[in-house]
This record gives sequence, C-alpha cells and structure tokens, in this order.
Amino acid sequence: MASGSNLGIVKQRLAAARRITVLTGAGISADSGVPTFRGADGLWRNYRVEDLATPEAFQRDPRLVWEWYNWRRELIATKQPNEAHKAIAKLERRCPDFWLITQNVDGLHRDAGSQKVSEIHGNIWKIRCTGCGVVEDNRDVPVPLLPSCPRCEALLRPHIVWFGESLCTVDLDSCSRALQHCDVLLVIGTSGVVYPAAGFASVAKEAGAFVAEINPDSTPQSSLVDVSLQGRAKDLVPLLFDPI
Ligand code: BJW
Ligand code: ZN
Repeated sequence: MASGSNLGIVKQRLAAARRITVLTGAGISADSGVPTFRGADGLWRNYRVEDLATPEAFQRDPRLVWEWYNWRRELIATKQPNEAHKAIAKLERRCPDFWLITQNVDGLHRDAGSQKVSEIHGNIWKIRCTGCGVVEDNRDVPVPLLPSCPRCEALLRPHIVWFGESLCTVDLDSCSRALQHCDVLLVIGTSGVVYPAAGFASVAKEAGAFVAEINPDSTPQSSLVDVSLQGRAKDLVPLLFDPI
C-alpha cells in the first residue's frame, strides 16, 4: 500500500507543478481487464515475443501475427477506460503544460479523453501498408487474416512498434521535450524493461524533475525515483489529483 505521507508528498508536488508529464504502461489498463505483457498473467507467459512481436515474425508468418492481433482487438473492444485513465484526462484539462507518453496500444487513454498524448508503441486500431506506408484507422472494421492495401495491394500490418523497430521520430522529439522540461514525471504501471521508455525516468530525473512511480511491484527504476507509491493505478491515480 502507498504510505500516507508519500502520497501527500506527490500530491503537493503535483499541485505546485506547472509542467507535468505522465508515462504509462500496461499496468494502467490491467485495471480495465487488458492483459499486461510480463508477470504471472502476462501475454508473454503464453506467447513468444519472437513469434509475434518482431518484423521477422511478421515476414515469416503474417497470418499467425494477424490472428494474434485480431484476438487482442476483439478482447480490447470489450474494455473501457478506468478511473486512472479518466483522472489523467482530467489532469490534462487542468494543467497548462501537460504531456502523456503511453507505451499502450489499446487506445484507452484517448477513449478517456486524453489528447496531448504520444502513443510511442503505436495503436492496435490502426493499420499500415508495408508497401506505400499509408496509415489508416480501422477500429470498426474486422481485419481479414491477410489484409491487402486497396491502393498498392501490398500486405497491411498492425501500426505497432515491434522489437528491433525504431520509434517514430516525431514521438521521440515530443517525449524528449516533455521529459526535459517537466516539473513532475509520474511513471504508472510499467515494468520499466523496454527501451527507450525504460530510460525516460532517468532522463527526467537528470533534467531536475521530481519523479514518482505508481506500481504494485518494484521495478528497475524504483531506486532512482523520488517516491514509489505501491498500489494499483485505479486506486492511487485519482487520489493524486484530489484537492490537498
Ligand atoms: C500495475 C497494475 C495495476 C500490474 N496498476 N501497475 C537499450 C538497451 C537494451 C535493449 C534495447 C535498447 N534500446 C532498444 C533495445 C531493444 C528493445 C528492448 O528494449 N529490449 C529490452 C526488452 C531489453 N527495444 C526496442 O526494440 C524498441 N525499439 C528501439 O529502441 O529502436 C531502436 C533500436 C532497435 C534495436 C536495437 C537498439 C535500438 C521497440 C520496443 C517496442 C516494444 N513493443 C512492445 C510490443 C508490441 C506488441 C503489442 O503490444 O502488440 O510493446 S513490447 C511490450 O512491452 C509492449 C509494451 O508497450 C512494452 C512495455 O511493457 P509494459 O507496459 O511495461 O508492461 P509489462 O507487462 O512489462 O509491465 C506491467 C507493469 O504493470 C508491471 O510492472 C506490473 O507490476 C504493473 N501493474 N497491475 C499499476 N493495477
Ligand atoms: Zn499500400
């Protein structure tokens, strides 16, 4: 559980901050019923990363990769943003200089109303052509197992950043600005092992920000942050923005 005094310290820092950046991972959506990747019930317990989340896997067996994404799309379509997603969207409307960096591809932050957001690992509701590169939102359209581009007939792929692929430079620039200039960085529900996001807490810390982590478990970043609040995102995040 989060100790009362640590919670109070983070609340005070947030209340005094003009520039706030939030970094989220799968743990924030765990409270909405979306599976995380690592840990006891994580996706990587039953699926091998190298079979599904690399460009090589897609080249080898695009049908298998699309089957997995279609299964996840069906699952995520049944989920709603929780109190933590909603509290972050509310904070964006209150804070003059705010940026949300999410590693999540489920779109729940946008569903909750967040607009100032970089989805650095992509979005499961978008598809991209491997030929002409056009990206389309196809949330309401079921994806056939081997979808092809209506413009150039090349294979379509999920608009997701797989291991070994570079993140979009526009996103990296927005993240860099948000990390270099924030007064407070909140790191919520990420295991902190996947780079470059795993390095974001130390970037903000070195630039002088107050950094707080919210997670039921400790992570590789726990020792460098100013405060670790141990608990679930949906319980703790709404408390952070209540009046002091
Ligand atoms: C709760 C909770 C509750 C539970 N409330 N919390 C530098 C050093 C070493 C390696 C590299 C490096 N730079 C790049 C690499 C290679 C690689 C990498 O990082 N590998 C490491 C694993 C070692 N990175 C990349 O390839 C990245 N590309 C890149 O950097 O390009 C340049 C480059 C390439 C190659 C070499 C060098 C440079 C791309 C990374 C793309 C990651 N994509 C994925 C999968 C996409 C598939 C999909 O979603 O469809 O994105 S991996 C997967 O992990 C997914 C997630 O976004 C990401 C992070 O996971 P996250 O969110 O932290 O989830 P979990 O499950 O790990 O943790 C959940 C946490 O929640 C836990 O801590 C729980 O305790 C907590 N929790 N319930 C709050 N209720
Ligand atoms: Zn095309």
